[in-house]
Amino acid sequence: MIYQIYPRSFQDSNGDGIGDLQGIMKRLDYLEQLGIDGIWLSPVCKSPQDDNGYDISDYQDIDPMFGSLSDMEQLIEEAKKHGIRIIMDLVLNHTSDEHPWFKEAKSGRDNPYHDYYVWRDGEEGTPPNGMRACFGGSAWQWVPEVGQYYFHQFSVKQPDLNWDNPRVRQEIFEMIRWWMDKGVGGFRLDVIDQIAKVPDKGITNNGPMLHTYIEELSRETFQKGDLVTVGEAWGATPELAKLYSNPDGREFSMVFQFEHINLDQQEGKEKWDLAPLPFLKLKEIFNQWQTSLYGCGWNSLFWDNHDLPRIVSRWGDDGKYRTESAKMLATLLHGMQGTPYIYQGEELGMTNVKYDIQDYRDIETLHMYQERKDAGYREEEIMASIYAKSRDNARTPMQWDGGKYAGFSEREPWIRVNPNYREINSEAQVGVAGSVFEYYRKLVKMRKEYPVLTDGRFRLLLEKDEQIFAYVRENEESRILVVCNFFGKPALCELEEAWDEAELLIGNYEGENDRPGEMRDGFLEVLRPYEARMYLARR
Ligand code: TEU
Ligand code: CA
Repeated sequence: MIYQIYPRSFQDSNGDGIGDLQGIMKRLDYLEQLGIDGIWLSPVCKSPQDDNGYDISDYQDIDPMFGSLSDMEQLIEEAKKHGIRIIMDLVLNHTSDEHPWFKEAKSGRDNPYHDYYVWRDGEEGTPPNGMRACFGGSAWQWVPEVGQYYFHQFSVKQPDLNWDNPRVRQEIFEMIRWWMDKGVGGFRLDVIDQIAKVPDKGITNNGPMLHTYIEELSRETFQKGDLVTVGEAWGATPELAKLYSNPDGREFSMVFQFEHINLDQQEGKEKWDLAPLPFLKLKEIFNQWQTSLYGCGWNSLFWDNHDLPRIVSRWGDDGKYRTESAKMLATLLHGMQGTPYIYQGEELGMTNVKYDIQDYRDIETLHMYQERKDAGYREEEIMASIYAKSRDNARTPMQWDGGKYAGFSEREPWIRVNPNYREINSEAQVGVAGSVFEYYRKLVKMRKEYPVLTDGRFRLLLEKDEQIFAYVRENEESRILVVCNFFGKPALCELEEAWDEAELLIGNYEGENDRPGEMRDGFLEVLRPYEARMYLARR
């Protein structure tokens, strides 16, 4: 069970309005209560913070904003005492343009570091090709000192590293081993499927050398320790995921894939071009991932991260049925096979925000706003995209209590607190029956109690039902049934197979009305709005 912390938004300890490592240490009891085993910590290395730490200028030091290297060592040790390992975020596709390697690289073509990055000749004003950077604009940046362009898939302050250079790979491996010696429990690998780019052919993801490089990386580093590793791979398909997460350990433990995430955007367009959520498609995709990796790979299970809008505002209802729908979405995810990830605040049912444009901080959001303004989009249309998809939805401060700044900081935070913090916060939920937090805690516990949740085979039911997501997990000893109503109106759930003597393990209306229902000759239940239930039957 892994919990993701976005450090600048989790807990401030020194009143500068920015979360930090000492802040995380204060909340280890909370995380232990939730029952998690690992923390994926978004980048805390030294960084100019152009992309909130995903632009690293020193891989072997901590940004003073977050603390010091000894704070980090302390966190690793303290977390261990709570049964929690720290999973570092490795950003290996690019560095900051303020990294010493890049400063050297751009000082001259003959500099030994020049070839650490991706350069192409060209004329000023005429980039090598029309490739676009992820945060807008050309992917090529002219450097007059060397009379060349460098390649950047993200911001201009994030030059891409040249993985074709063996010296780059060696330096990276050494740096990783250094962190391993410090006792970290694993790594999350940022945009790892983009390291083997071939810009001349327009290739970003899944370049021809990708798996060769990953195998070498794994051999030279991870395989020398006992680690969990997860690669971020926007371009992953189930077939590719079998390579990445092959149980022989040649590459990673697992990858984050995004097929279930990219559904609410217009085909072939950007994430900002909104489209309704296709429910049947969601079932189809999860079904495909669950069945095709069974026995030959491993899934990661997630709804949220620091780049994505809040799931309760996306697939749930963040108004009337916020609590019910947050729990329903958790049930659906935690019943499946794989390693579940909880993103900070998801366990409280935290929601998206609607701010004025000047209150947004994310580089991607701000670039898009300007670009679409210039292109003549209407203000309301741009803001609607931002409300639905801005990464800042996930980056508002963690809501700890109903006090000023939600208990996150004593001073005005770097980004506004979600105005609903008085109602939605951890103090109002920890130890409180019926809360989203207690529900997550129970799910986390169940995952460790019932082996069928780990190893059971997945079987989708009611594939064509327009409202219900239902599936079975089964092994030799037992069967689990998960039924979820994804909408705000009741739904009749009728299954042919019998679930007599099944025990209700968890349900989001539990207690209110534990009807046994008609289980004998099949299964017949009316599911209330966003209702979810999980049953267990022994064989
Ligand atoms: O994200 C990769 C990535 O492709 C995202 O930029 C994604 O396209 C976008 O967030 C969707 O809205 C990783 C990190 O998770 C992200 O925070 C970084 O900005 C990015 O890499 C660059 O390091
Ligand atoms: Ca701080």
